[in-house]
Amino acid sequence: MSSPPPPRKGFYRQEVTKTAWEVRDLYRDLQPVGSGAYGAVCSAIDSRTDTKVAIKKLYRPFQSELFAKRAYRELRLLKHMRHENVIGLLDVFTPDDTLDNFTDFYLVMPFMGTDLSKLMKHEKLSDDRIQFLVYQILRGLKILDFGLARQTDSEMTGYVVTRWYRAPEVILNWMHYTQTVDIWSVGCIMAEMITGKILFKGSDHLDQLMEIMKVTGTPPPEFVQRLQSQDAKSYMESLPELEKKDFASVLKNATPLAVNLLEKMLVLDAEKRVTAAEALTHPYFETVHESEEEPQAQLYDDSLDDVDLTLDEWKRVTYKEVLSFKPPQLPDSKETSL
Ligand code: N17
Repeated sequence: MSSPPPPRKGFYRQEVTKTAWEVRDLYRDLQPVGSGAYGAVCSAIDSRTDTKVAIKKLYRPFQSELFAKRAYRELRLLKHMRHENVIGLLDVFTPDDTLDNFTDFYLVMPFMGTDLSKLMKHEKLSDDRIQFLVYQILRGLKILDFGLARQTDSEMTGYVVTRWYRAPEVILNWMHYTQTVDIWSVGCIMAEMITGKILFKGSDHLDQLMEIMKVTGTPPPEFVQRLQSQDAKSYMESLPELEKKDFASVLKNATPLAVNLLEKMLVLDAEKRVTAAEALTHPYFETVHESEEEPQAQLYDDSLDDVDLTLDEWKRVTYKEVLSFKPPQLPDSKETSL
């Protein structure tokens, strides 16, 4: 039995819920806060600023091409996201000293004490609060301009939360989708904030589409004609016609302006759905005062988002992204140095 090599200089090793974490010395007091299929997150204290951060360790990111592609995508997107309305990256590091040894990397972000699902579970949200939250989400979307998460078919299958918020064109692979896929999700979330209930809780793909069309009604023939897949077309043509419901009757206790905005977000036809920029100017947000201008989207180079590389190639491009990271400017200390 050979003992493991000592930790890299400037790093220390610690076991957290049965996995080895090897992080930079400056991150102290690691505490597990959650884990999922793709990684685990610890809170820690950044000793330079005494602020709480979240550190994510991806779970074996180079175990397969799919994992590697996701890991690369998360890193690229987080590096790209530098704006007050979205979570940003404070640091990314690897304890591995060469490309050949490269197996793990860690993402460091500002620590978030809560998230929407917790917020919605613990309190009934007032309309004021919903206005504020949805406005902030839309501002975040406008700067991102693309769908963040991409799910595999199996992750979207069955009675699963990963599908309940997805736009119909994504669920059924109707077409090459556009920026308004995320508006659909925001609409589902906003409706849930109002009613406290998941809006479209389908048990499988087709049941989900039926749940949606019970509210939106079946689309006009002109829409069905535009569907790319013949199977999708035939299926839609076989359905009995359903009438659009009055959203006010579906969303009990929603204000008329909230209902009006949701009627524009939850449109089956992605091309007719409101965009984030348009939604931000909707009268529903009139009382949400935001002094500054709306953020502008930075161009995101997605040229590697749809390519298939070998594991070694994913390793190389990811390693390059880890090493080229430049930390954001640390906020100025209030103390003056003479
Ligand atoms: O927010 C993300 C994130 C950002 C961009 C892309 C995830 C992706 N992504 C993931 C794209 N594809 C995949 C599979 N990641 C993230 C969010 C919260 C985290 C950690 C990572 O955990 C906390 C916990 C507490 N405070 C802050 C962050």
